[in-house]
Amino acid sequence: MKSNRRSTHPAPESGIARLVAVSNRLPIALRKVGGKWQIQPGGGGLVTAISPVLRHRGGLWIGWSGTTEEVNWETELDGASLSAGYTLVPVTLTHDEAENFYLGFANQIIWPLFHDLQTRCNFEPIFWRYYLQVNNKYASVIASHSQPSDFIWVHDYHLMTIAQSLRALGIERKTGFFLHIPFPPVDIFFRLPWRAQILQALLEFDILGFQTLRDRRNFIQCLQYLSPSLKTSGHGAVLTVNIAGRSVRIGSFPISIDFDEFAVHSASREVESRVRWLKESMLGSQIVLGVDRLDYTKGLPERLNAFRLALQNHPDIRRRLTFVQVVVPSRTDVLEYQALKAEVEQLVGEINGEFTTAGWVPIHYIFRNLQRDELLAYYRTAQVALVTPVKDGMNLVAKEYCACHLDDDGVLILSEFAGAAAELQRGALLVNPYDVEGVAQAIYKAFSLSADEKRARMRRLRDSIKKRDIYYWVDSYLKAALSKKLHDFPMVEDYVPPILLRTEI
Ligand code: ADQ
Repeated sequence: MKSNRRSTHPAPESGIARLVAVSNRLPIALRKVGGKWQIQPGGGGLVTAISPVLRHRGGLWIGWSGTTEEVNWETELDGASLSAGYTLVPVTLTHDEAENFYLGFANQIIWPLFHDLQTRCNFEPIFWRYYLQVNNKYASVIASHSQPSDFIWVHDYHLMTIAQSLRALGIERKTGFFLHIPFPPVDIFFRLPWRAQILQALLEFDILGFQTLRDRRNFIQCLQYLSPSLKTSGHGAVLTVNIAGRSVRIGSFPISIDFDEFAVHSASREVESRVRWLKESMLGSQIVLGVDRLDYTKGLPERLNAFRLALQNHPDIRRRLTFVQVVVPSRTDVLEYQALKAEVEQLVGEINGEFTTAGWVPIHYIFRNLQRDELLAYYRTAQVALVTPVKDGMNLVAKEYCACHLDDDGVLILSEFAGAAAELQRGALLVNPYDVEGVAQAIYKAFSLSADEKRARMRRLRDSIKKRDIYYWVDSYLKAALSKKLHDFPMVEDYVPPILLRTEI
């Protein structure tokens, strides 16, 4: 199997920087149908955030395709690169690497630990050895596909030791890292057997980005715990630490969405007609919406219990509202996720069994990837969004919901443990997702707010998301990393606005 291939977007003259995004997965999902590979767009928050940026400016995206099977990359991926507007460069993983690096270190150690769920961690030593091995592998692919003027932008917790691997290979590049998930407080992070190695490896990047000030503070406290004399300088969103003769910038950059694209698309004829159809089929009942990947960090059982309590405590809302919970399949081959799915389905069954009456089913449960038009129609139609993760780096669903509420209607109920709460607290109804009674009350309150208050809250939410959209995010990161903005990177010649490319790749 070949993993190295030529770029379809050749490197521009040297001296001009390109963006080289690196993440665990490429923004595609491969599926074998009838012996042939099919390429579909990938999902999740990282893809939603980074795709519009690269589509705008070209460049490379390096990552794993998600399969350990043989794929003929030359024929399968070239088409995908062309329609994406940037080049996809696959990293290939063996079965053992996928098991120990991805399912092991990333999913059984870092994901639960960084979401404060340390009792779910499996600190298996072999996972760490594979983590280092796979990070080295990514570094080799970066080395053979990038040039010294490129900016290597590494995303997320799977790839925290890449800058160290590049240095070990003697490759000098400007490197940046962005952590999409939270960074835990010191007493949780220090349970990690490889805590010192991870902190040291992260300091090999030129810039480290976190979602919120809280995450950045946690990280700096961990550094100071290991090296008490370490000092930071600067103020505001980006600080500097000087360590071993190098200076590393450490910033908080709350990630966002392509606000205008969501707003324009949600006003399209296709979405409008779905909205009309949805409203008719709800027979006057209002929609409370949840949209989440299947994950134990998203607080799904707690949310369902809160909805049940709202129906028990406030019989007047029965029939007047319907809870639509969309769950996007994720990590479905992992036992823990299968158990969560079973738990969610049992709760949905119990609640529907208890409250359904002729012509009204309280919970509509959707377990699949929705088409984008369909997702946006749900966002637009829902009077209330319930976004109640027990912990989340940011949560883009909260922002997408608001971007689609063109008429400034709709109420956002948001967990105080989502990174988004820092920016959206003035417009959202904030809740503690573990406080089932508090969430039930917030659901009831959302329905009793006056139209004026709803509008004022939604306007505040939309204004703040529009002002700090995904382009603002990338510009602030690049400015801190390189004193550059997105527009300083070469433009793709035949740039097509993202809305036209939406369903491709
Ligand atoms: P995720 O945990 O994947 O992201 P989130 O930020 O909510 O969480 O993003 C989910 C994305 O999937 C959204 O863009 C949404 O539109 C999309 N999606 C959801 N349901 C869908 C459906 N049914 N069909 C199609 N698409 C769907 C991680 C972190 C987050 C952080 C992001 C970005 O865990 O905290 O916000 O990265 O940094």
